[in-house]
Amino acid sequence: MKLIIVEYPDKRLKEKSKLIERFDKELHELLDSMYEAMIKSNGIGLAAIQVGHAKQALLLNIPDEEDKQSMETLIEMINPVITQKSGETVYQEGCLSVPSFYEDINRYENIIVNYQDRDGNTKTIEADGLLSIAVQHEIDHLNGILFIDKLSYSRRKKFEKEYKRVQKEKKLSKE
Ligand code: Y12
Ligand code: CO
Repeated sequence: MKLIIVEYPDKRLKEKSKLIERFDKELHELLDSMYEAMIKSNGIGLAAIQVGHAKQALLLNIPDEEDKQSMETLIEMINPVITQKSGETVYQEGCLSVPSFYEDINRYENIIVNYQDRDGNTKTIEADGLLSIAVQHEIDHLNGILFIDKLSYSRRKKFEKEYKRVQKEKKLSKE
């Protein structure tokens, strides 16, 4: 299944994703295709809604110390719920659905997440650092929230102006 990454301001990115109840071949095919789309675009995180599927599924693939990504470090989360959160951190985030833009976003430093794997087994993970930030960013996608929704009014205004300009330039360069 070839998937295309949905880009802001596509309205689908505002949708709330639905709980997954069937851990079947269809789900496995979606997760495999999401992995392909994420790696092809140099991403480290991707939620199903970013490929147009409003299902509570996300992928995380944080690079190792040598900045390499592999299937061994891939985390698939189905129906994730943050059960504990503490501390504060700031990180310059980017998103495959908002290409070419990076903004400082405040997040919790430490989180505990309950989720299911692709076969429906219940899991718990304790995350800090980049993994914690990425999980929070991706769970926001499941609730229809983008990192740019967290910007102050003035930063958001600046972003909108700049984004429109870059989109226009991209369109012109394709003509
Ligand atoms: C920390 C903060 C946010 C996340 C969420 C996952 N974000 C990404 O995976 C972003 C990927 C990304 C990739 C880009 O493409 C290249 O680098 C070639 C990119 O650049 C352009 O769009 C031009 C922007 C974002 C995880 C952890
Ligand atoms: Co994103």
